[in-house]
Amino acid sequence: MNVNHTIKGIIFDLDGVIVYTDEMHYRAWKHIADRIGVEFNRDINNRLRGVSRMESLEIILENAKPVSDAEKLALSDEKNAIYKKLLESLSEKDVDSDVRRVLRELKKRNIKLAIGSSSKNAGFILKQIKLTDFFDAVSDGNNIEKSKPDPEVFLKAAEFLKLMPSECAVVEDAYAGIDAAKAGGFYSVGIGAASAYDKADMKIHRFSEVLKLATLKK
Ligand code: B16
Ligand code: MG
Repeated sequence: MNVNHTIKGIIFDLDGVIVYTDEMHYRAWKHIADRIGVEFNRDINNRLRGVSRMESLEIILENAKPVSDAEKLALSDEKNAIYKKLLESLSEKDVDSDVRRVLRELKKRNIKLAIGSSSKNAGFILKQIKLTDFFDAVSDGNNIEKSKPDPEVFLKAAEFLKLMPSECAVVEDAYAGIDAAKAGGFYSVGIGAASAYDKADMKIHRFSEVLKLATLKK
């Protein structure tokens, strides 16, 4: 990517980057899938990374008999109720100490920090892991109409930070998230599952490598 700005803001995806709530998503969807007799495994769960709740359900129902819109709504509400119950056990212990250290260091270096998550539960998750105060802005599933790979969630985050996309980097674990970042004109950083994605501008294997962005002159 060719831009001439220094990074002034970093937008972090939440699930799979800051905290690993993917296992809780898996357990909640598994409960629903078993109840309605649809196959659901870890590979299918991987496809739900960064994807909205309803779009996740559509993926799970790909090989199921037709389901009405009202039933879909009921199923997604039921999954969310189970997921939220599981989130109650989430605490600051579930965040890697490196994450807290790196966020603190970025703030010291005057980098603006935001969350860019597809989740409608982002606020609650941040509260549970006691990271709410680290972020200058939160853009999540509650303030968007189109989910990743559409860039809306990151464009909103940049707007909340009062920065241009070209001044921000996006750190993502989902391929859809990297595509969204690139579509919005952000510098994209792949971590976790997305560290293998060749479209990412930078691929990292440890959260602490995010610090490279604070001095990067692209
Ligand atoms: P909710 P992220 C995403 O979070 C998850 O990766 C994805 O599996 C989930 O379906 C989506 O949030 C919506 O979550 O049901 O809580 O609204 O990776 O974008 O932080
Ligand atoms: Mg994610």
